[in-house]
Amino acid sequence: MSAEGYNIAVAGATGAVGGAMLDVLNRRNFPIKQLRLLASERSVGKKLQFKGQDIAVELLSKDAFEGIDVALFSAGASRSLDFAPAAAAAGAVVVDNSSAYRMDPEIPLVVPEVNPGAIAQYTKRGIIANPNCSTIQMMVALKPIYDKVGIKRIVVSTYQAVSGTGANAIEELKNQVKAYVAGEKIINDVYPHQIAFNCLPHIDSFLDNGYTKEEMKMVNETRKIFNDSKIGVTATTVRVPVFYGHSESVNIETEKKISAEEVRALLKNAPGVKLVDKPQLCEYPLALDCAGKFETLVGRIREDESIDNGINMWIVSDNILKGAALNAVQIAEVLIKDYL
Ligand code: 25A
Ligand code: L14
Repeated sequence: MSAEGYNIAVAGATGAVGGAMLDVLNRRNFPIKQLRLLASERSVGKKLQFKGQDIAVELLSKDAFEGIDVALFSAGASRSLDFAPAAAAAGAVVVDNSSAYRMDPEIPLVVPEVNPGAIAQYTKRGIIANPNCSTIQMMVALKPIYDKVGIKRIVVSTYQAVSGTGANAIEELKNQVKAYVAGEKIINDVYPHQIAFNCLPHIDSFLDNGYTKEEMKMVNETRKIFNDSKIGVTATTVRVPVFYGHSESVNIETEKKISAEEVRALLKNAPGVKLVDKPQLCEYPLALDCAGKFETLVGRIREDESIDNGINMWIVSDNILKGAALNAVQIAEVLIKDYL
């Protein structure tokens, strides 16, 4: 670890996730020597604040990475495919938040609480992939149970916030609510249907098997992160009119029996988890409570009475923080501590 800090670039700095990356770097006091902010033509020259200083946004280009130690990417998959290899060739280690490289066998897919050891594989291509938001929060909550009693199968339904889609989707939900209250016409550009006061069983595009890409990310990324090609996962991912925080109903079938009480005891001390499970007091994880927090909230822990070894739970986390920006910065923290 270097005493004077690291040169960090943020590609997609003006977006919903990029902005959160700056906030997390600041909140966790990441040792920064120089910070370079990159985005599209549209934002060049725009100034963003970091620790009281104004920093001008520069163009994301292949030559923007000279002297950079770690490049945090969050400008969409096509930008990552175009620019991450150039950043790595310039000597930066890329932590990529898009779906571009996640299933590449040469690129590690990392949740620091779950498989930090995989980071060592970054040397192959100079890129580390940050998993999908819905997958990350589920992994954080399930890891202690997986290690203790084994998990055979996961059935998950998600209730995902609009911020996952980006800054323009946050605007769309706000505008639709305003239009509804004012009795005006509701316009949808980002989503194929009105999202205000609605639920859309459609996140990312549809595949030939009838599932969405988002659903299949949860299946394939879970297997890669747990390094378990046999674990069964089936997902239904739904967009709900919430700004920040994905909620998930998760049902697991374990290899060995575990009681709800034992799950609560395990999760009470699990890294990155906050147990919120006093339903008699109306205390359970809520999207509104997770916004801005680093922890993944877990509650409504119950035994599934329809099978021998089953548990139900409700898992909620800030999709922009643990689901994206925080997880990426945590990966960078392990990198500088153990490898750079
Ligand atoms: O894979 P795709 O389809 O390309 O997906 C891209 C989308 O993924 C989001 C991101 O949302 C983007 O919309 N995204 C990224 N990581 C994600 C994650 N982990 C994620 N979503 C969920 N989970 P965003 O709007 O929050 O961030 C966009 C950032 O990317 C920069 N960018 C876009 N194109 C670029 C580029 N940078 C370099 N080269 C390019 N060609 C983008 O910078 C932003 O930082 P920007 O300068 O283009 O946008 C500044 C602001 O402009 C607004 N805006 C967005 N779209 C439009 C727009 N304004 C006018 N017209 C538009 N069409 C936004 O408010 C943005 O903040
Ligand atoms: O794969 O629209 O990181 O909520 C996660 C959230 C893609 C889009 C990813 C959304 C994304 C998505």
